[in-house]
Amino acid sequence: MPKLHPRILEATQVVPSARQLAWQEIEFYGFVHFGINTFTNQEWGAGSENPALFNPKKLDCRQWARVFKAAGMRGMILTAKHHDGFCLWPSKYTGHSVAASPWKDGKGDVVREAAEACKAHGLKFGLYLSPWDRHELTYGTGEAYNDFYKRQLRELLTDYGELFCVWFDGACGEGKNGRKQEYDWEGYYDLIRELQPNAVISVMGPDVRWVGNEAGVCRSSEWSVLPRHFGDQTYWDLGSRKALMKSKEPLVWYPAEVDVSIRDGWFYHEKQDYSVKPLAKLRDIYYKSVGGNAALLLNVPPNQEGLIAERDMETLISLGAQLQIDFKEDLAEGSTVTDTCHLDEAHTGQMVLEGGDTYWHSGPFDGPAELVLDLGDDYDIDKVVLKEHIATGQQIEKFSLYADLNCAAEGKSKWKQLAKGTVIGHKRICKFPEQRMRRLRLVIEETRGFATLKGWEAY
Ligand code: FUL
Repeated sequence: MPKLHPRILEATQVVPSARQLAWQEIEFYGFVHFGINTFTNQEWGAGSENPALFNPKKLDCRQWARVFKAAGMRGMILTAKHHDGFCLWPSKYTGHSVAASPWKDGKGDVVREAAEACKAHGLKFGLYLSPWDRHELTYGTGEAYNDFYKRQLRELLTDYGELFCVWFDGACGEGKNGRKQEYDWEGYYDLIRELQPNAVISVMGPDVRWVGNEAGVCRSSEWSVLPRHFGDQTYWDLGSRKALMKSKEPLVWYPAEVDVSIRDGWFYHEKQDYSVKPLAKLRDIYYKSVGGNAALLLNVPPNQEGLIAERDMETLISLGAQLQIDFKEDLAEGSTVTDTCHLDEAHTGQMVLEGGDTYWHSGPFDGPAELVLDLGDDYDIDKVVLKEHIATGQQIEKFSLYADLNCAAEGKSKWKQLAKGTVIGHKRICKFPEQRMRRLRLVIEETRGFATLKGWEAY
């Protein structure tokens, strides 16, 4: 077996935390940008907006939850406070909130309604609390603002049930001469760990990283093990062997999340009703993000009535229906898998199809390893889903997928390459022109010492 460099050996030993593993299963969830900007037609409010403008007369968070659910999402993250400082819940620590608005005579609480709607529809719930606050006078004073921010955080972490995510935005447009706030990140993290130990802390936090753009674009190799570095993640190569060797930072499990809006803006603007991304575009983003070892956080901004607009709603319902058709019947179920190597009898190739926590383990990797899946009959297939057993880390660095064009049970195989790539990770969706086949062959060409596979589906 070739000897691994100590740095790469270190990488093979990095595994996700329980909260990261649970988050990875959620895969697709929605972002809700809603607030004072919805009523002023802005993307970034100045902080001086009049709360009297906030009046979503038909607000119905259950409609949001219904639409998200229909789209195939498993969670929702709400902007409890965006950069303008206006709070969607009646925070005790500021007057700049729904309590000062005419909506429900100042007695409403959007965060509560959203939390309850998610619960009723079986969606996980998460919150966005902008660190940058253009309204709050203590912003830029250091400790006083950190105390204020932590008090707000505590309200959100204790009053609204279980959260799956706290999303920290790194944006700040104060500029050179603006106020400068030193955030007490560690203090914020401690509070979250104490009050919501199962929640991941995303973007400006240690659990989930920003993919590096807001266009819905994923790298072809989205590694989960990288040198520790929060915030700016815009480099193209974050986790290849070369990238790992170049850095001296400790290695951490830091998987990607793709955040993108269904419209041009993050908040609702009527004139962007025609910018709603079409179904084909959203489906493509889904395939490349969820199917590219990343999660998809799709923003859907409610309008001034407090409802998801018609066009967005229709598109999302179609997306959900399309995804259901796309992944309706896994043809690999009940098939047989043979392998060229395995660690032991509990980790043979067949274990790939067993579900639960069972998986194939190659044993010490010594040149290409192969798995052959026999569907037992001919099928027309255009998608294959592969899953590494990430609870034991991320090891596969190069793979190829082939179909046997000879559909007969006997006779010489005619292998045709369907897909190839680097990262598999939590999930790799391989999409190719439809092809009739009986057998599929997966060749693991390069790995970090060994390989695992816990899922193999065909559609
Ligand atoms: C950015 C913000 O400035 C945008 O307004 C939006 O909230 C997006 C998700 O993150 O950094």
